[in-house]
Amino acid sequence: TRVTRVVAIDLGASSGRVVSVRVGPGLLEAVEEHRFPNEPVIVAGTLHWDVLRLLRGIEHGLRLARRHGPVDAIAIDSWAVDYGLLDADGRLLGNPVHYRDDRTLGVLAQLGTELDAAAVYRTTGLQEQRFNTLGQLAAARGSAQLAAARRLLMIPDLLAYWLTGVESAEVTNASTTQLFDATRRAWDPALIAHLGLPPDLFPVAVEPGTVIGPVLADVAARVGLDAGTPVVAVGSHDTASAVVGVPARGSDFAYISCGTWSLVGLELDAPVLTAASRAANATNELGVDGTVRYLRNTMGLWMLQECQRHWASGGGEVAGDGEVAGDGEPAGDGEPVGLDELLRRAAAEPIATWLVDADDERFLAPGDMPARIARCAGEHGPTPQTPAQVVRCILDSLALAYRRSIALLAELSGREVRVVHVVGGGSQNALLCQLTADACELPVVAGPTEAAALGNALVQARALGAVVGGLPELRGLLAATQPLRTHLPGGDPHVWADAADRLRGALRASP
Ligand code: LFR
Repeated sequence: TRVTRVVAIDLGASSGRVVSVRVGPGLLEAVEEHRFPNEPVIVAGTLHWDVLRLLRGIEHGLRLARRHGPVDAIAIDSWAVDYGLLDADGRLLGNPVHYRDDRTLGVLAQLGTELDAAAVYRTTGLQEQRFNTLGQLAAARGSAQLAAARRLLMIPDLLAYWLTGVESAEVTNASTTQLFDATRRAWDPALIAHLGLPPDLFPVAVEPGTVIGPVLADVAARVGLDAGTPVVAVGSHDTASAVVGVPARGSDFAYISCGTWSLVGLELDAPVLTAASRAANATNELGVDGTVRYLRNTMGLWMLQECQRHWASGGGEVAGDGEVAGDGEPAGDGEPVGLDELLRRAAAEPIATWLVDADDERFLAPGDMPARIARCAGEHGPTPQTPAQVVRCILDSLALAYRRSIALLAELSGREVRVVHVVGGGSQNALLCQLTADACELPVVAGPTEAAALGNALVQARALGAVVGGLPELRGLLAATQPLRTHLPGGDPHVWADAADRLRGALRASP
């Protein structure tokens, strides 16, 4: 083994990161080369990803990374479920649509009349969500664009295609489409046929660690990379790479990949495809090295990010009138309070007083989030009045949702959980981590923040032979090199049990 330097490109819903990572025996050192915003664009009433802009950010980051040292390999991970369509000439047919777009409203009811949802779960293991690729493709049925499509590539596969000219489908991201067989780790021809799509729309699936191909000569020349630099398939679903980046020992851990979304889950050897699992909205996404990410999607820091966006644009009050999606441009007036100060004030507010169900669909779309939170909390309890109370409401509600999800997943899988790892941006939120430890009555290990980029880099480095071993060895390297913080559970656990009961009762009573 030798020291290698790879570039991990990690694209989240609000920003993209290009990170160079040196990996070798006892060595794992990341440097952020470039960070760029990921801003969706509404065109003709549809919310799109600005995917060419992302490619530009990636190329700029690669150029900077190369300027700072040799680049042995490159890999891309991103959010899941979204895709681009290529025509017969290999050109992109329109900008990819954002999973938060409302074209899929009503699609689950429609699919419910066509498909046996229980059978779909037994095959795909996937939680029913309107924005799964299956739902998006169902909503796009009959469109000229879909009729002209020859290939469907998931976002990281699309970007890797632009870097290499090679069309591929990486397993972890493919597993989020709800068109993929979770047991066979391959596309499900029956579901694809149901949508009226040709089976070869989907490239043959490859496991993480596979070299997709060398970077194209013109790309290499443009960004200064050496000819032949390999682009590697890693856990191209960001959550899959983040789970590789969990510094756990043993198997008795739960993880919370905490960013825009909170993915709360366990790592298993095989999917749980039971009716009870389906009823609990538990999902079986595929992981690196043949693993299954058995998890629940929780709304996550999105709620907080959208509140901050609202307050920064001058919406100081909690109760706004409309739900009109803002355009993301701060209005400039009003003195928005920084996140640190907001969290400090939220910490001083009383515990578990204002609560919402963090799994509520109504938080999915962009818009006036403080008003929505106030309304939902008010449906069954007190209404938060100030920004600090809204933030406290979000954090307590998230901690409660984590508690609920971990307990459910442990029960459904028979796996014992003794520690919770919080990775991603949310691991820096000490208040949230402490509330999580208290609510779950388990120690929380926080960090690394850039778990997805590190997990991405580790799988590349292993493909190059710079590290050897399975996930335990990769995680051992993380635990030995990355700064981590432990939050021990404290406070009165009854408070959380009561809050959970209150919320459960309210949810049961609601129509
Ligand atoms: C997180 C994530 C989640 C997925 C959501 C939508 O970034 O990838 O895992 O459910 O985004 O793709």
